[in-house]
Amino acid sequence: MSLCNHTQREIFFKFCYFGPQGSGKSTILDHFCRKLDRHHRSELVVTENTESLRIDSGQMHGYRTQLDLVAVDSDTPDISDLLSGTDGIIFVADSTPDQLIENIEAQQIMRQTLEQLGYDPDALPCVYQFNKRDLHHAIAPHQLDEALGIKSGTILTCGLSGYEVFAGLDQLTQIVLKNFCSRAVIDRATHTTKEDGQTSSSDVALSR
Ligand SMILES: Nc1nc2c(ncn2[C@@H]2O[C@H](COP(=O)(O)OP(=O)(O)O)[C@@H](O)[C@H]2O)c(=O)[nH]1
Ligand SMILES: [Mg+2]
Repeated sequence: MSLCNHTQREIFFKFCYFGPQGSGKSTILDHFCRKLDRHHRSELVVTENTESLRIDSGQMHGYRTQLDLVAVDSDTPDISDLLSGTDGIIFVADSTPDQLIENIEAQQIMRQTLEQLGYDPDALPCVYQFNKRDLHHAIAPHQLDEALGIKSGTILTCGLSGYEVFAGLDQLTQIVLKNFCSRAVIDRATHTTKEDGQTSSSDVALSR
């Protein structure tokens, strides 16, 4: 759930990199760490089950936007806690042919967990990245699309080189920011007083 702090003029979004263990989520976050200037990102925070990284994605309507990126393995025990409050998902599929079942199972677990958390899995912004495209025997993208029921918009990536990994993040950011701006218009309308026509300056947590 995005958090808007009007006092500090900051907006925080949470994005989960989700997929089967070994699909390349940690490698992708590592790549962001190596490529982004230290002034625009936090240190990578590593715990037993996850890694997370905060990056500064610039200004939007005078607000500083921050993205909290969290890597979540589909078989991690605290998956509900980690997915809770997310504004969007980047599903990182493993293009290794023998990982097809793991990709399908991970997608099922993701959808079930999101439903349990009260999300509509079909409405939550989700970008699919097929990683490890450098493998000479990588599964054909259309086979993965079919197995995961994806109609369009898949991004083909290589976590090791960083090929196209920023494209996935950009795509999700654009979708989430667009949704946020539409909701913010409604939110502002409900916080506008009839007397002075000013918006409330209180911190507002926008709902999903
Ligand atoms: N060939 C290849 N290997 C990758 C790629 N991305 C990650 N890996 C390797 O896959 C393994 C698992 O990656 P990791 O990031 O730990 O996966 P995670 O469990 O999803 O966090 C590591 O040995 C990585 O070096 C990729 O795009 N191509
Ligand atoms: Mg990992």
